[in-house]
Amino acid sequence: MVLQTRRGFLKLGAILGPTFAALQPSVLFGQLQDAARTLGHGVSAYGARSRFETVVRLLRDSRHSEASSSQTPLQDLHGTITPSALHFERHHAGVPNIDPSTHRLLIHGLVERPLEFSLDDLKRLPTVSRIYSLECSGNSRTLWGEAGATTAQSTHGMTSCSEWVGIPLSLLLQEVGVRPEATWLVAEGADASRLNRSLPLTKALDNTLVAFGQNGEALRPAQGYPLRLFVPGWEGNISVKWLRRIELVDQPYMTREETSKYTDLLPDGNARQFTFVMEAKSVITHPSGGQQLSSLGSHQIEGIAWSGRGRVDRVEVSTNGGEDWHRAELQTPILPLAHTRFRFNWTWDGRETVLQSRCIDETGYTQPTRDALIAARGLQSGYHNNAIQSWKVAADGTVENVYV
Ligand SMILES: Nc1nc2c(c(=O)[nH]1)N[C@H]1C(S)=C(S)[C@@H](COP(=O)(O)O)O[C@H]1N2
Ligand SMILES: [Mo]
Repeated sequence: MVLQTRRGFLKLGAILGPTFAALQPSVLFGQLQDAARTLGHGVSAYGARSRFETVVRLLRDSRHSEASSSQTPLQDLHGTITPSALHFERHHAGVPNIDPSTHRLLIHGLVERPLEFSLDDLKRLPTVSRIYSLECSGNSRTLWGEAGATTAQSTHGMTSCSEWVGIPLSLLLQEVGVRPEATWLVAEGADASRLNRSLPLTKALDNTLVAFGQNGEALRPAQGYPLRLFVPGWEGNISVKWLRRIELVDQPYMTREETSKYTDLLPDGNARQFTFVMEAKSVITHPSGGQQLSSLGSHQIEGIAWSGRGRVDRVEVSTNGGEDWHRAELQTPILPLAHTRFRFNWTWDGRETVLQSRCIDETGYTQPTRDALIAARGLQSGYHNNAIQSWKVAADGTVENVYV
């Protein structure tokens, strides 16, 4: 690893120097020999992580865990794929226990031929796999309120990114034959909440999937096993889990989830409705709330960015509370509608400062400041908070959320 400086390139040792304790070669060799004498454990049918790894989801404090959520530990992840066991969860009535051999997907309503598909039927069709992130529109909801002691996990952890495998919904709609009057469809889950949402036919025909695979294996029960709708770039709520029914209709059905919930109340008393797209957003995950910088000097600022409108075009980082902005390095490949990791090398002089990142997507949309968002939407809209996040680094190296 080398970092660029004014004078060219600096070697790794020169930067990290005092961080690593120098060992005598004889000591090192002794340790290696000891490790080699201990017999390890054998093969296992299904893997588990090292017992030294303790990273977990954060469970929202709630009286009913069946109607609750859990958050992805963004600050502890490497790369862009969220391990399935750490994908955030949001359940309205718990995780149902569904036997895939009896589960069916019914597609009916304004169609030529209503059809019922088993999992086996679906798996015989041409499948596709796509890497997409999924974000709950309630993500960062607490950031409409007071600033304070938070972590990237608690402020931004309701976004995760997986490889999803399934059938394009357009293909299933071709099989049933959509009648010309159909303009929307209603998707329904098989959980106790019977969660249902109206989806415009245009999006259903665009890139919506009926997914059964996640990160190389079957969906996790929490993610909708054995079948979920996956509507890329749109608020998580519409990606109906435990999908059992799709009805073609000629208007949106004004379900609970698109009237009393998942609408955004504006200062004039009107509410925005069908705010499907998750706009461009980013968050610095290192250094972030709850972490501590242990020394002055070089630190790698790292984070993730994404946009529900396509690819991330660039991410800019400010290390002085938004006065100056610098272009961060983006990890390739940069995939549309998926998490993109960014990195920026920063030298901390030990003074208090504020770190920020902003995402600009391929449509030219720029992630707004918190003030701009509040000016446009007020403080009561609840959902869709994609404001620039500010982490204050104090002189003692502690990091916390502030509003600037
Ligand atoms: N059937 C059903 N589908 C559902 C939900 C639910 O409770 N029941 N929750 C929705 C919400 S609000 C979100 S944000 C996403 C969360 O998906 P995940 O738990 O796989 O992260 O699923 C959506 N689909
Ligand atoms: Mo959600």
